[in-house]
Amino acid sequence: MKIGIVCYPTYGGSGVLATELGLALARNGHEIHFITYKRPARLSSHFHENVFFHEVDTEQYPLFEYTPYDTALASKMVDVVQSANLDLLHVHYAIPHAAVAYMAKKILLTQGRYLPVVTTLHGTDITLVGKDRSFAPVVEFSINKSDGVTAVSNSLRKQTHETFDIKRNIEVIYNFIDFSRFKKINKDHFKKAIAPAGERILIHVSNFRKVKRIQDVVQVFARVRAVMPAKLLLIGDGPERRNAEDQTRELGIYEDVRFLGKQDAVEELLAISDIFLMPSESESFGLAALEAMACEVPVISSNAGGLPEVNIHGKTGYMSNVGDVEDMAANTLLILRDEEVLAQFRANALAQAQRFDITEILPHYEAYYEEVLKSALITNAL
Ligand code: GMT
Repeated sequence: MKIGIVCYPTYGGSGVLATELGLALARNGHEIHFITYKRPARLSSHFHENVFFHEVDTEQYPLFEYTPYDTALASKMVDVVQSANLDLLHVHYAIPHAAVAYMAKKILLTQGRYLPVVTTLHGTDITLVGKDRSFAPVVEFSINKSDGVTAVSNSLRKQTHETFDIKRNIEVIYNFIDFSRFKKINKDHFKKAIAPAGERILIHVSNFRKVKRIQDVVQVFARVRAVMPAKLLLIGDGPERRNAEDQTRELGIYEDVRFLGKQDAVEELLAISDIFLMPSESESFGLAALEAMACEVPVISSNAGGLPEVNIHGKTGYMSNVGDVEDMAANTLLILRDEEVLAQFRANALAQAQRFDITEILPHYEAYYEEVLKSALITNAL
């Protein structure tokens, strides 16, 4: 198949998943065309057979206070569909991609070309941003107008139906993990550098937005560190980083916290970590937690959204109510106090992550594309 993939090219989970999906499809022989405003973070600049990258031109003009990205994206979609003769467009994150794809589809229809569109809902495009009055009518409309819609967890599917008047089926296809990249590797020299006295290493990876509750990450760490020697690695960057830095200074724990910013090789830092913290206010799936589990790192998380579908309470980690930092710290200590307990949680985390192996999940996407193409053919024939 010739598939166009539209996503945010940044470090967010939806862009990561979309890029990994495109690369895996390309390895399976499909021709993949990424259409984004810059090269996706996970798409290396090395040559990939079957992979093409089309940058959306965002022309500046003095009249525009905001560049009309949607118009530029729709034009690029039309251009790529025509020139590469795409079979299907798969857009990740509803805003604005699903609505823009609808416009591209309408333009192509005037040229006698039917373009099937699959939209994957990732989370905040429904739960936070999407339901805001300023976006909701367009999000609802464009979901209903997509030829296929997938959600990354049952929880997100349910929330989508609760939030919008959706008149179509939403297929759940879970996020996945590529074990050729995410696996426990020996990085003892890193470990020695970060935790020279054998301290436990806690880690958090996110885009440091409010929804991630970084303040809870720091609070949990402070409580653990008060009981046992420990270090905290904070990976990523975003609006809450500055507050988190201040908080660690106020709590007098700054020396034991390393703010490492955006990192390409997250798996190398996961490889030396003992606990992954994800106390999010809302989380449709928690791809970063799955990446940690694949590297045998147990997860201490909130029980928000789709997290219970990924993290098994008492087996792969523990879950607490949002904001309950006491419980999260107590659970972290339960795991870290005993080497055997930690080893068991590590093994369980790996076993659970294997359920989301890319080789298991990829065929679901391929089968779904086939289904969508088939019904598009029938629709066209009518
Ligand atoms: O978590 C973020 O803030 C990034 C966001 C995104 O859209 O890039 O992640 C969402 O999609 C991920 C991939 O499907 C999910 O694993 C995350 O749980 C989801 N984030 C939220 O729901 C907050």
